[in-house]
Amino acid sequence: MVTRRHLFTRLSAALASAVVGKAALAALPDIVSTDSTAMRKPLEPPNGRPYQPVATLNGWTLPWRMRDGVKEFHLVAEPVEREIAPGMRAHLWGYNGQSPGPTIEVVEGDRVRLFVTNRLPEPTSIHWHGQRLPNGMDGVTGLNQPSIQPGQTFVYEFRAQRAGTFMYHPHADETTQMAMGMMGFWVTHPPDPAVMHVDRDYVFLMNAYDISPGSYTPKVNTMLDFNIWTFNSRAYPGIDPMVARLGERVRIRVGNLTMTNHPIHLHGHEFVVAGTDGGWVPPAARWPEVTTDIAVGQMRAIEFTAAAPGDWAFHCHKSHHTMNAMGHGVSNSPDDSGLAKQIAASVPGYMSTGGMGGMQMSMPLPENTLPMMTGDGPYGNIEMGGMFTVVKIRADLARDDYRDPGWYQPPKDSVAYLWTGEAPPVSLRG
Ligand SMILES: [Cu+2]
Repeated sequence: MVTRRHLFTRLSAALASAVVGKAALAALPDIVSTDSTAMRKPLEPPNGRPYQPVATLNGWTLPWRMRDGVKEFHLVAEPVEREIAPGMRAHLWGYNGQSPGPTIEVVEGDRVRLFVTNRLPEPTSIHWHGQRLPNGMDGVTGLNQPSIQPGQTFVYEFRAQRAGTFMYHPHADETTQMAMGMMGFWVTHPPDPAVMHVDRDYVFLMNAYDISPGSYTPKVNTMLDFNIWTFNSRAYPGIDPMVARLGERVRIRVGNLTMTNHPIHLHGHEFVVAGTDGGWVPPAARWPEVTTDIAVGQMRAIEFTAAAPGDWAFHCHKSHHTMNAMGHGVSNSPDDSGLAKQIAASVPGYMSTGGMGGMQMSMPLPENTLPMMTGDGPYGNIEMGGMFTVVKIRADLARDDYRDPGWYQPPKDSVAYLWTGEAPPVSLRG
C-alpha cells in the first residue's frame, strides 16, 4: 500500500519536470485522495455561491480551494485499486485514488481552474465533455493541446457557462484509458438554487470492463464483449442504494462511457427526462417514461416523485448487463432436457446459463470472480449482478439521511403469495 507521504514524495519528484511555471507550481492545490468505495454525504459548499450538492454513488465530490475568486481543483491521473463488489477487486486507472474520479461541482458562472497531474505510465489529457469552453481547453490530444506526459501537470481554466450534467475523461489513448476506468462526473449547478430544485440528486457513470475470471486487470483491446457492467465501477450487490423519503422529488443523473447503449428502467414509478447533454428539457417538452435509453457518450437526468414506499429495482434492461463475469462465454442453452448434465459429464466445467437461479452461491468460482447472478434479498437470492441497484423509499427517513435503511417491511397482506388451493380441471379448447 502506498502511503500518503510516499504519494507526496513521488508527486514532488514528478513536479520537478512539470510544464507549469514556477509561480503556478508554488500554488498547486493539495491532493485530496481516497481509497474508499463508500458514498460520501453530499458536500455542502464551504465557500462560493450556495447550491444543493449531489450524492455520488460509491463516490465523492472533490473539495476545491478558493483562490482570488477562482475555484481550484487538483486531479491526479493514476493507477488505482477498486473493489468492484465484495469478493472482487480490479486494478484500474482513475483519478485521486479511485475509479471513477471524484465528482466536480461548480455553479454556473464560476471561474474554474483545474490542475491535472499525470502519474500514469503513458501520456494522457482530459476532456470536459459537454462544456462550453475556449477551444484550447477542450483537451483533445494533438488537436487542442500536446499530451500530458507522465510526471507533468497541465492547467485548464474556463468559466462554467451552462448549468447541467457533464463528464470528464481522457482524449488520449482513449480505448485503453477508458477501458481502464478513467472518467468522472461533473455537475454545474444553476446560479439560483431554487431553479430545478429537487430533494435528492444522485449521480453516477456507467462503465464496463473485460476482466477474465480469476484475474484483476481489464483487457483493454476489448471492443464489444465486456463481462463486468458497472455503475461507477461497482457491480451489484456492491452498488449503493438510492434512498428517498416518501414524497421527495428525486433526480438521478447518469452518464454513459461504455461502448453500448443502456435502457435504464425504474420500477413502480414514472419519471421524466428533465435534462440531457445539452441542458434542461423545458417542462412542456417532457413526457413520462419508465425506461429511457442512454446512448454512448450521453448524459440523462431523470426525475420522479418518490410516491410509493418500498424497495424498487433500478437497472439496465439488457439482461446480460445485470450479470457478472460467469454469464459470459458459457453455453446459452436453457436446460429442460437434461442435455447440459450429459455434456457436463464429459466436458469439465460446462454450464448452461438456463435454470441456474438459486444455485449461484454454491458453485465453486475462480479467485477474484463474482457470481453471475447474486445478491441476498429478504426473500432469497435476487439473481442480479452488474448494472442493478435499489431505490429505497421510506416514510420515516430524515431529509439528510443517505444510509441504507435495510430491506422494506411491507404492510401485511401486500406481498405476492403462494396459492395453496385445489388445481382446476384442465379444459381443452377447439
Ligand atoms: Cu446495459
